[in-house]
Amino acid sequence: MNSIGYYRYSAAWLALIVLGTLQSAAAAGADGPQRVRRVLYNVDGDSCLSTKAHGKGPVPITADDVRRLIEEVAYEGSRVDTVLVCVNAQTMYYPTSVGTMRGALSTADERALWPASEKQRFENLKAFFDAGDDPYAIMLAETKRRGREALLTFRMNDDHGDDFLRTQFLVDHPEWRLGTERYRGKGAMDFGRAEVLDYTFRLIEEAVRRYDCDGIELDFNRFPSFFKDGSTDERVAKMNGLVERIRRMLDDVGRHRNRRLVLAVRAPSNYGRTPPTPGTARQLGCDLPAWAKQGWVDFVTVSEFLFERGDLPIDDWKQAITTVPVYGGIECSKGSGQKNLTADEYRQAARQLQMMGADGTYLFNFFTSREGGEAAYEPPFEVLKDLEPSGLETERTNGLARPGVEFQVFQFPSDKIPRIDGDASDWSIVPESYAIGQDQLRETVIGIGDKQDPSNLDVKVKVGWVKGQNHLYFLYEASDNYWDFAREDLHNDIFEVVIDGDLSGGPLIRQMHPQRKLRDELQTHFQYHGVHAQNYHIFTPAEGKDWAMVWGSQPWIKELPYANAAYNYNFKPGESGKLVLEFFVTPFDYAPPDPARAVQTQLSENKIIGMSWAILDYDDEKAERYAGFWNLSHKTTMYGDASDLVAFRLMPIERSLRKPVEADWTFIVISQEERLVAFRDHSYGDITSWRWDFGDGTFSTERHPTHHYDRPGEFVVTLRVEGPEGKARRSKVWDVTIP
Ligand SMILES: [Ca+2]
Ligand SMILES: [Ca+2]
Ligand SMILES: [Ca+2]
Ligand SMILES: [Ca+2]
Repeated sequence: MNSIGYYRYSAAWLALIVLGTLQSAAAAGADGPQRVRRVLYNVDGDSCLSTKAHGKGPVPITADDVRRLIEEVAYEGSRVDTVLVCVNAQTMYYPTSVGTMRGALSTADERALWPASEKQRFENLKAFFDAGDDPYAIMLAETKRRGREALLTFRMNDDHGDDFLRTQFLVDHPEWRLGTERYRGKGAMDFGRAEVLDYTFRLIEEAVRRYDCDGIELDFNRFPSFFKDGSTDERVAKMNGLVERIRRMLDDVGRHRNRRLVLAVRAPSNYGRTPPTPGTARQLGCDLPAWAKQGWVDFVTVSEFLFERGDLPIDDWKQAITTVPVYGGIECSKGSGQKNLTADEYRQAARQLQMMGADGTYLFNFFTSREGGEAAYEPPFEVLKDLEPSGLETERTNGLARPGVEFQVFQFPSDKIPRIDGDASDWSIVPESYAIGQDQLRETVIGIGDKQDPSNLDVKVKVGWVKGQNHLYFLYEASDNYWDFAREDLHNDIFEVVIDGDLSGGPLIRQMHPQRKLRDELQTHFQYHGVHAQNYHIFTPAEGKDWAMVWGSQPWIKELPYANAAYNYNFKPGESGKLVLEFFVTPFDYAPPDPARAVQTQLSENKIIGMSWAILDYDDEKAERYAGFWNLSHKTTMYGDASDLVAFRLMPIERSLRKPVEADWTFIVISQEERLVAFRDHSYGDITSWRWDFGDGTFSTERHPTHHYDRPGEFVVTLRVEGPEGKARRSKVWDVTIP
């Protein structure tokens, strides 16, 4: 059911959408070791059974038509990584032994009154199943054939209430409905009833077992009402029980299919009354942050209810949900009765979601322009090439050597950037939880494995970064029974660090070039070695030699302004003792011999980078080889293959280093001609009120206002924020200048 003329909300919508066009920048987020989903495409299970490409529906539908439907979204070059096929709306769209199939309970009189589209849909579905075909299985198979993730999507509730959505379950138990009026619960179920929870579970289980899918999405946005009564906590407890039960069922089915089945969730909106937040969802019984924390769900999508408003608070969701991706939804039209979004409007909406930190773009009802009968027109499928979050390509972490392990990079506040002088005191603000010790290392060459001997070698490493700088800072503290550094060649105690800033993975040294015949050619060194991930052999200590060998064709990266190092030690070659090494380096997505052509890795909060290190512990100046190769990835080949690194997350600033309330904001000029500016709050802390002074004598108390300036000018704009723990102010002088 995707009729966009859902009239009950139309009047409110028109008022709400007038200015809500664009919001401004927030740093792009990142996800943990996850599958990348750039664009997710929701295929409604009923529209596709009465409309087709270039058809002025309703029309008969064949197996080829439904395959074509997948082809037109999952074509070569499309960024659609996931297709979600909807199989229900209160009734199921296939013969079911748990529930009721769509249209099965309609009377002859009711059928006579069905719209042409429903009559055609019923005929089409009947024709498929009579012939032993299942259109949804065909869609899932075609999605997989095209290398995309194929998920089911299940509408948790549906309140359309049409006779063809009538179920035996609610006919038998009308008291289990949410209400008695149409669109006010008459068609929907009350999840406060144990029977409803169990029925829903069994429907979902049937769907998952029936279809060879990669998992299922619980669509709590269709429709976002579940409980007739009960406190929020009671609702949450009931829904938690259902979601956990579904997770366990998926694990069980997944064991037989030899893979983890995905459980996704589309968050309930607030029916468009206010933007959906974790708080509004929780009031409805859906505690999505808890589901993510419990490991029950694999991703979350946040959407409006049917109409695009452009003010989804994705950043709130990203703050509440840090362990799984949060995708932003784009609805197909801006308001009831309005035309579907144009290609450019889709692009604009996707950019906006990216700026808010969405990990991908989810499209709902994209195809509905085909439902207009004679007025039908084709959706802008070409935009499916353009909607990916920028930089998302770079956040693949599939190849990392220790899946599920994530180390943290401490964020130094901008007024506490460490000074490279060998004095570790500026690292005292870094909590010990960031320290990566000897216990995380494994010896993988000599055969010592995990048998640690701190008297032979004991190291501790802390890594830091600073927002706005593309530098990684290191504090390396090591005790060694024999410091081996008298020689001028590679025989020297070494701290070897490999960094893949954009997680491209793959071999990075010429000796591992995928083309065997190029491995021995020195020319490969210049074209390839260290270009897409960098390897530093840092001498500990370096006496009479450069502090590091960059193992690659870009030795310039060990010099200022890209790197710097300082040591502190007082032992001589062959002695034992403690060494402190402080340094920074700059990671590069592309580091060729010519620095002018290099591309630095842009570091941003929550980004994941790939990194590993190894300590080459030489303990005898005369010995031929080192006494140990202690490495963080537990794979020796980390030195030459960026797919064997480990995930490191660039962390936000620790709470203890911030003020309780800090004001901050950004803006974008939406239209110079219309003098329209979108402001976005980025303040920190528990904030309950916002007051914007736009500098033109007008004010707003919205959190993210959009403001129209009556006249050109250079404006002093000030945001004042306040909460129980304090207040703060941030002005920007003349940044907002309107010609
Ligand atoms: Ca220092
Ligand atoms: Ca040693
Ligand atoms: Ca790389
Ligand atoms: Ca040593």
